Amino acid sequence: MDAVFLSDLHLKSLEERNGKTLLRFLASLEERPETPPMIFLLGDIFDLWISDHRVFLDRYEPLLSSLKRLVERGSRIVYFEGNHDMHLAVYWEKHLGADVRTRPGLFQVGGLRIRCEHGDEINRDDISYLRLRAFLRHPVMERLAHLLPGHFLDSMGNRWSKHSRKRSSAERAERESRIRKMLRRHAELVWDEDPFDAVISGHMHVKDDWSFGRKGRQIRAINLGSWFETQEVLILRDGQLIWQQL
Ligand SMILES: [Mn+2]
Repeated sequence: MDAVFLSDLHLKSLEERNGKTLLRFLASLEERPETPPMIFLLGDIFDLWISDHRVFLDRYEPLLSSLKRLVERGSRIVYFEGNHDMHLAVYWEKHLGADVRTRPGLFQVGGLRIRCEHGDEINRDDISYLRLRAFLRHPVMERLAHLLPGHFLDSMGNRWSKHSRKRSSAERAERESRIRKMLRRHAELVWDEDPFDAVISGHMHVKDDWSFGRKGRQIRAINLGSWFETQEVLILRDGQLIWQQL
């Protein structure tokens, strides 16, 4: 196995179902005799993680230890910040040697050229969100996030996350088809800027796996969906991207 891709678990703790499943999956990687795969975290792994506060380090300690053991055995972590996990370099780079990104990136891995991104910049018409994003990621906010007490950020984050995700099924279907169109248009657009074999994103919570042709090649455009629906990871093995249900 050359790489695994995960996003949008929105973990609140390791005691909940998704937390347990993730720990079990990482333990299964630890048990394999071969060098563990590259781990691409495509954002919103946590429902909230900001900077390097003790409250997050304590809550996710078993997860961090497992990742650390994988890194010690040769795994590499690439972490694309989401809109729920931000200002990560101060812990994730320092202690886990992760490559922390805030913008899309292209990687040569397992014989494929893959574009990865969280996906919160795909909707270019969402000006108010893009403004909020720029504000939250400003270096002054990064400094502030580091200085503010962890428990304060944690309780604030919990309030943000409480906004309802309930929608009628007709609204949901309409929204999903709009998002699929947007994801696919985005894939074609960015392929023209800098070609790849696959583009992988998260954020939208709409699983999509679409292929399109360019210069005689099949290009994959994948959105990972979310663990609110299914506990699934994407795996790169023998040059193939495959879904694995956990
Ligand atoms: Mn997101």
